[in-house]
Amino acid sequence: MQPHTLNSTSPLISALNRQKTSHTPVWFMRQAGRSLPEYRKIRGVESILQVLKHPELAAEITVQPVRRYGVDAAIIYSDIMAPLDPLNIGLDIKPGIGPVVNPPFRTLADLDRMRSLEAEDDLASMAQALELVRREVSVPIIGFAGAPFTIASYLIEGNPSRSYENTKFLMVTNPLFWDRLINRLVDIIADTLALQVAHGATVLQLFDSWVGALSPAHYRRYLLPHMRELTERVSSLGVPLIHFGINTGSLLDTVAELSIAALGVDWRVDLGEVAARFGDRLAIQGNLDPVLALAPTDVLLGEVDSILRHSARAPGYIFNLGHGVLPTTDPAQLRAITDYVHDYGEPIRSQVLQESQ
Ligand code: 1CP
Repeated sequence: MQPHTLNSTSPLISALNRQKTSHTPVWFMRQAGRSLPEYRKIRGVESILQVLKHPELAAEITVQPVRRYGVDAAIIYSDIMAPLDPLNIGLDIKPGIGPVVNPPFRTLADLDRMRSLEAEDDLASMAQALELVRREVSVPIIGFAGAPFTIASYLIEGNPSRSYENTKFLMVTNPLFWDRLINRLVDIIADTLALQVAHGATVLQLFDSWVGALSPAHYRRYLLPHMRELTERVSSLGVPLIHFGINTGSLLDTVAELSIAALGVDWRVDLGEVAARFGDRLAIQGNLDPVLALAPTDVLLGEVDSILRHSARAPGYIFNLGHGVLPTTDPAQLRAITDYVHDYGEPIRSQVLQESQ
C-alpha cells in the first residue's frame, strides 16, 4: 500500500478545493462496517446506539475500511440519529429496521420532549472516538450529520418511511410546528458538526438522504432558508462541506445555492451533465449505483471507467457510490474500485478533457 499523504495535501481536500490532485480521491458511503468480516466480528448484536457508547470500538470500526481498501478518507462510525439519543426522545435504532421514535413527534408539545444538546457532554463518546481515529490515520476524517428534513422524517413518521406522508402533511399545514422543529434541528446539527471539527474532522458531509421526496417549490419554501442558515453556520467552521441526497436531480439548482463545497449525487443523474453545469463552482461526488458493486469485476470496472470519463468536466471530483454500500458487497470489489480509481482516474480524466478541447 502507498503511504498516506498528509491531511493538508490530501487528494480529497484538494479535490474539494477544486485543485489538481495526485490521484482521484475515493471513499464509500457506509464503508464502515456492513460488508466487512472484521466489523461483524467485533460489532456483536447490540443496537448501534450501544456500540457508539464505546469510543474505542467506534474508532476501530472507522479505521477498518481505510486499512482494508486504502480509501482517501475515514468517515466516523456513527448514525444521523445518534446526536438525538442523549435528548431522551424515545429513540431506538433497531437492527435490520433503522431509527424508531416512540411516540413520534406530531404536536408542539412533542417538541418540549426534546431538550437542547450540550455537544461536549452529550457527544463525549463521539469526540473521544474522533480523537482516537485522529491518532490512527493520516487521511482526512469525515464528520457527518443528517440534514433537517431527513432527521425530521424519522421524528415525525416514527420509523423508516418511503412516502413521508405525516412529515409532508405537517410541513404544509402547521408552519409553527415545522419552523420550530427545523430550527431546533439546525441547532443540534450545527453543534454536532462543530464538535466533530473540534475533535479532528477536516471534512463534513450533510446527509439529506430523503429530501428528494419534495418538489423544488416546496424545497425552496419550507427548507431553503433553514438550509442556508445551517450551511452558513457550518462554513464558519472553515472545513469543506459535502451535500448529499438521493433522487435530488430536480433540486440541484437550488441546493447549489447553499454554502457548500461539493454536491454529492446518485446514479439517477447524468454525471457528465452535473459536472458541466456545476463543476466550475463546486466539487462533484458520486455516483456509482451500489448494485453494480455486486456485478462481475470486469463489468464493475467498466462502469467505474465510464463514471470517471463523465466526471472529466469537474476539476474537483471525488469518486463514490450514489448511495451506501450494500451489506452483501464483497470487500474485494471495493478494493478493486479503489485501485482502479487511484491508478487510472487522473489519466482518464485529463485525456477526456484534452479530447474535448
Ligand atoms: O460508513 C458508515 O457505515 C458510517 C456509519 C453510518 C452512516 C454514515 C451509519 C451507521 N449510518 C449512517 C448514515 C445514515 N443513517 C443515513 C444517511 C445515509 C443513507 O442514506 O444511507 C440514514 C438515512 C440513516 C438512518 C438509518 N440508520 C437507517 C436507514 C433507515 C431507512 O430509512 O431506510 C438505518 C438502517 C440505520 C441504522 C444504521 N446506521 C448505521 C448502521 C451500521 C446501521 C445498522 C444498524 C443495525 O442494523 O444494527
